[in-house]
Amino acid sequence: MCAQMYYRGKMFGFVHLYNGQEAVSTGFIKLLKKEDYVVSTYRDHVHALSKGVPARAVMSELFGKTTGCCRGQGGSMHMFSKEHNVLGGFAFIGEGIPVATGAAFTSKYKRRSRDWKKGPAFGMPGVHVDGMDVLKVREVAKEAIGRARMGGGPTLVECETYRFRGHSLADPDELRDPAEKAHYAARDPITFLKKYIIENELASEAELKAIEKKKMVLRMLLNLQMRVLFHLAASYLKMSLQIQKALELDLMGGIDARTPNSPRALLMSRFVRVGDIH
Ligand SMILES: Cc1ncc(C[n+]2csc(CCOP(=O)(O)OP(=O)(O)O)c2C)c(N)n1
Repeated sequence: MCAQMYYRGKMFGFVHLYNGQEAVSTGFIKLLKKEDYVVSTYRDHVHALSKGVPARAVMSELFGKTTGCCRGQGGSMHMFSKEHNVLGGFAFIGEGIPVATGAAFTSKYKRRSRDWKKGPAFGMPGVHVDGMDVLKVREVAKEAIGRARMGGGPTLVECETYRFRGHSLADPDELRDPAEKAHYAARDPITFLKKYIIENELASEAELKAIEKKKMVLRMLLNLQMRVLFHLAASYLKMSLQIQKALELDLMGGIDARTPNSPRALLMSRFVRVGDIH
């Protein structure tokens, strides 16, 4: 959907998709509390969603609308929400690290003064986890978040994932080996979770199919609505240009509206058509 809108020119700047990496955002951020901070890079729209920023505010931001979480001025790489403690997506690599450090200090200073007694954390544990497996990511996240809450300091977690699309939508993704892509596509984190859910009888295949069906219908509806909107916008634009042209000619010529096909007559008929649409 994002790719479709981007290629139609409805989203501006750069957009970096998250396909293939869903388990990381879900596994980690969903475990955080509302008051916890999230600092992200340029794939931040998914992190914002996981942190609870409403999908409408995120999508509006992607579309550059004033109803977006940054009033449409940030766009894809710069999601921010004070309410949800999303401190931003940062496009420059490493740019978010001092912000995250500042946020961590703020948390400690404001809320957890007693944790200082436990002494500063020396060194940083490092963990590697399969980033295509949301449950494993969640386990590691639980431990790392728990340690941080107890004053044990940060943990460096490497979630090994494979993004299914190019670096951004401006990247045609022609350089990666198709066999490598196929190998990882078979490990899709969403498909994996679906299999886990069915095997462990958390939901039946029929229940999951019903959700898929609902999703498909919603996607079709949205697509249809977008088409209607674009069509309407295009015909209004065409009409307004015709009106403008008619006005310009009429102002110059001063021809009577009753003269058939005169600019003023044309203008009047257009107004009637606009009224018809309403
Ligand atoms: C300081 C800085 N240098 C260079 C860039 C240009 N740049 C944008 S993305 C990128 C590669 C990032 O690598 P990685 O995070 O592995 O890419 P991904 O898998 O997310 O596509 C570079 C060098 C940048 N954004 N910031």
